Amino acid sequence: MLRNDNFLRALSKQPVTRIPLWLMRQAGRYLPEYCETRKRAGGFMTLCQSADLACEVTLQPLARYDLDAAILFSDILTVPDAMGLGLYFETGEGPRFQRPLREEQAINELFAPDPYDSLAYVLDATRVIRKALDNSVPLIGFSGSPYTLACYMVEGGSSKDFRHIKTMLYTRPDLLHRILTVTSQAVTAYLNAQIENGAQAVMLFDTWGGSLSNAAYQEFSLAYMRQIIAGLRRERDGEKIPVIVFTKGGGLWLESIAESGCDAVGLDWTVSLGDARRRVGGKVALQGNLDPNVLFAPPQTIALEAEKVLASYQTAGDDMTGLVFNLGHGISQFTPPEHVHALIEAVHGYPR
Ligand code: 1CP
Repeated sequence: MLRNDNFLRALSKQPVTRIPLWLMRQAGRYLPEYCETRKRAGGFMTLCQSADLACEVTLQPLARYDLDAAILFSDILTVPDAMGLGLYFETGEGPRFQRPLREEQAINELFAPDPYDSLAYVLDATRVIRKALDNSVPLIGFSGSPYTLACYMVEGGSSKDFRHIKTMLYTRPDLLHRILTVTSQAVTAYLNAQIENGAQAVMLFDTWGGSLSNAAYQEFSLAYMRQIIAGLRRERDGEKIPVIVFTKGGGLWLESIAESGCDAVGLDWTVSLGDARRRVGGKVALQGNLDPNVLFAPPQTIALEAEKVLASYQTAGDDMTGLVFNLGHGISQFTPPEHVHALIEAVHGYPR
């Protein structure tokens, strides 16, 4: 039995003993202990590929802070790497692929990898982390959404304008649909394998879905996430496995995201939580949505800003059920780690 199941209870809109909170990218470069372990590993991918080191960094934020969930330490780009695109990290430049996906022939040859083969290291890490957590808090598994993964696959790395993928979308939509179909199969198998190996909730990170037009979002991003959700195992050992969908910049599409079959919708800071709850709170739980840059302000301001987010949610319902507090996007690597305490105290102490 989990000692702290508030995160899972909130996702099922059941009563909680406190508002659960975790932070996107909670294990990462803002923590000096993470930087130390990463240095010892010799590189980011080596860190992901060692179950013991991945476990060590997963637990680091939990040792420092009173968080209500752990997230598997890995990256969304492990899937395209397993599809043969050759992921590497250039220092200071972010992720890159040796073989970006642009040619019709390469797209036709694309295949969904068996997660128990080329992604076995992620599943090993999942098992080791789950064991180390020892039922203290739940473990979140994750994947990138097909469209977000396709952005990196087609662009060959991070992009500001998404020129290549949008050229494909408007010129050869059939090719993009082929990439998204195969990637959806890969993600479904990958998330089911994470669940099989101990993930107690799963989250789809659709970081770049918000760069699409309304019609294109429905066709090229949401439709594939819906397909994945329909193919996921939703229960293990008698426990429900909730699914969270996070489309950054997806506030406009809240109603349709809430109808994707997910249990919860992740929100960025551009949305009012109260409005969001009024729009879809009867249907799904919500996760979010403090601007991560608030953490640069002094602790008192952090507490006030967190309370504004919580109060907004409260205006739209009788109680605080159905809310998982989080940032609206990943925590910045420049965040002073000691500032996070003020946030956690404000959320767990709410209402004052
Ligand atoms: O040098 C380093 O140490 C690498 C920094 C880093 C970290 C800490 C990368 C490279 N990935 C991660 C871990 C990570 N990434 C996690 C697990 C850790 C945790 O949450 O505690 C998760 C869930 C991700 C997810 C991820 N990776 C996303 C989706 C969420 C988001 O932030 O939008 C995306 C877009 C990526 C791609 C990626 N990997 C790494 C970087 C720096 C990036 C972003 C590149 C870009 O901006 O385009």
